[in-house]
Amino acid sequence: MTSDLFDALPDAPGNPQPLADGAWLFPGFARADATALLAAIHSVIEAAPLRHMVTPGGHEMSVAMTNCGPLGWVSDARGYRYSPTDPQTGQPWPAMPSGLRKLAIHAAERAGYPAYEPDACLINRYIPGARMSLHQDKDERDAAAPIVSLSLGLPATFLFGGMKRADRPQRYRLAHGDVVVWGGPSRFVFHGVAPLAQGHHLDVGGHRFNVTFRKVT
Ligand code: MD3
Ligand code: FE
Repeated sequence: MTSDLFDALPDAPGNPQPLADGAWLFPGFARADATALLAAIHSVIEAAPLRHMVTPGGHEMSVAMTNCGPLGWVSDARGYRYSPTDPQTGQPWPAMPSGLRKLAIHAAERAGYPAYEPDACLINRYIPGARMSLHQDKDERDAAAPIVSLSLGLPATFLFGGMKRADRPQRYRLAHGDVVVWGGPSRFVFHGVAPLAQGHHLDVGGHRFNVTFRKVT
């Protein structure tokens, strides 16, 4: 397919859109690299399989998760935290594949964060019906660093609220190849994902991956 054809699409790569104070959506930013990025995701899953973690409240999450890089996000009855090892094996998480890491650094740079060095990478897999309820991400010690998110596969309705859980969220569609950089004030806003709709994506099949990059320490 020619780049002219992509450029004619309304969400042609290369036009960042402001979502909120400090949050930038790069539509289709990763679309051209999707095949390699999916291979990298699958290599991580092979070494550290996806699993449904349990919340401190005792609920099994509908989203399946794994991690790569120096630190991984984990949840169990004791709470949420970042761990250098996979609790299922006691082994370090697999290394962050360079293609994933470079994508995050590149997007952060384009959003005005020139020295981004993520030390945690959380891989979320949604099947139809899976959702993520409104929450804040505040377990990362480096509040100045943004979170970068990459979406691949089926589209999702992202819920973007306010500083209070009760603030009515705005809804955004996150589609295959979309990258968002969440910095500044947007970093601590309540957010979540509506239940994933049934569908089939030509490259990814019947699910959605979301990969988040964080600077924890
Ligand atoms: C806005 N993941 O893993 S990605 C998460 O689609 C998470 O799987 C969602 O929320 C997903 O914690 C949303 C976009 C995202 C990630 C982190 C944020 C948006 C954010 C942190 C602060 C503000
Ligand atoms: Fe989050």
